[in-house]
Amino acid sequence: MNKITNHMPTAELQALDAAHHMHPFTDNSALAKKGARIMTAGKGVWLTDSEGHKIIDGMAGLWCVNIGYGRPEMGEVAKAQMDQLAYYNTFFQTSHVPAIALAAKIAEIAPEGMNHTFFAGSGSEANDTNIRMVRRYWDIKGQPEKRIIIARHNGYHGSTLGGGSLGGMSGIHEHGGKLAGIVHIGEPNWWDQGGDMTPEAFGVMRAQELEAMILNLGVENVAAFIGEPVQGAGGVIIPPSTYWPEIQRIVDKYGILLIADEVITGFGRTGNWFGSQTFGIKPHIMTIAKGLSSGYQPIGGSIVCDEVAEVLGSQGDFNHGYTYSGHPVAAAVALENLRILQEEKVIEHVQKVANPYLAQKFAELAEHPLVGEATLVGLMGSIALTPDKATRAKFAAETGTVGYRCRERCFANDLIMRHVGDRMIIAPPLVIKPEEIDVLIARAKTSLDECLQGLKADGLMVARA
Ligand code: PXG
Repeated sequence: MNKITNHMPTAELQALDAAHHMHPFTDNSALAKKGARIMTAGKGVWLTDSEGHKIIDGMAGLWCVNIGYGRPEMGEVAKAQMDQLAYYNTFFQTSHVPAIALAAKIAEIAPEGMNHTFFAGSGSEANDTNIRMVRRYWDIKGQPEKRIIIARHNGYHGSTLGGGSLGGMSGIHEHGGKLAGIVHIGEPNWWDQGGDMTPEAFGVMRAQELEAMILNLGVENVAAFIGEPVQGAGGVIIPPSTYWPEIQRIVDKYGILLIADEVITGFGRTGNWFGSQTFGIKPHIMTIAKGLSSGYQPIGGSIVCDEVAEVLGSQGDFNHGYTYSGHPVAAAVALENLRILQEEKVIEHVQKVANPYLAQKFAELAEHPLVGEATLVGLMGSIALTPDKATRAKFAAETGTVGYRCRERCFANDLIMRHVGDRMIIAPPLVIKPEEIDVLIARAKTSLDECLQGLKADGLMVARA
């Protein structure tokens, strides 16, 4: 008997949830009326809910369960570490074996010259670390006025005050404000904003907004640029091929620090260990979380290049850290996750099996009358919904209306596929097998068909004027 399924009736769980649990990024009163979907178990790419539905998880949780659910080794490692040393900190000149081993392992898999990790509990915390780190770096270098960080509209870097400020989402800035000293340039979203330009020309144009912003602010005031190799929460925006080379040229020319936020793109998601490798980016700092532990434990961090680490270590304390920086249980579990990724050749599986197979299926989906484009890198992809492929038209209905309707159809068909505006996004566990991709695609197709029928019935298959 599996005791996790031996729970109260769903309605009672939903009532307790509504009464006491405040959900992130949720209209809690609307949810209270509807009742949350309650997940009870996970195995591989499959979730079970409290009603016994078998759901295929096209989002790897929240882009994190890279090795899939239900790996018993992870729990065994956690238990052994709790029994051995459940907690100790890494402040005050102490350390412990899991943090040491994980930092050393990360140095082994990270790009050359990135040999140091500062641990945090999440991606948001790590990005807060990054803000303080780059400013401290320039202080020590004798240029304390270099404080501004340039980021991008529709980027996502977390929802602490620092992470939310780096992110370029106005909905987040409106709730609680935005830190001073962070500015945003345009995103490389050709589908949405490229107009008549070629993707290549548009990519260069968007990257050159960085140069214009540096010149406008004065390079003597700019500390760093931060970007996700591929915007995740922004809708899986895969930049044109020209974008990152031009960003790299500008960052190099002006000597500012480059932070690649690899919270989603790290640990195999794009078919290499890091998105920076897929896109040829040479960052000074990489933000990590999610796939570092496949979500089995909360852990994040900043991988720091030798030069920045050396400068930060050259003048006394860096007054920063978290109680759970390098938490031993989280670190041990992350290390086991990296062992699984490496020994089971999960990234090779993405490159050689899962990506090519899904890419072929995506090409078929792109033929669907509701789909404008279906794009994919590694195992992160998105489908742009449109009433008119030829013109990349937007729907007349408010942005997100159609995406939400499509997501509801996916939910009803036991497929988790999220929507961002009118884009549908997927990022399944990296261990997904071809026959599971078949199920995912079949359910996606049914959901798109049903969505299209509903749009036609309700007169919503109409382009914006
Ligand atoms: N950077 C990036 C690139 C992220 O995607 C964070 C930082 C923050 O990590 P934490 O661990 O603090 O959440 C993220 C997180 C979504 C969604 O709806 C995406 C994230 C988090 C929650 C929801 O796509 N990404």
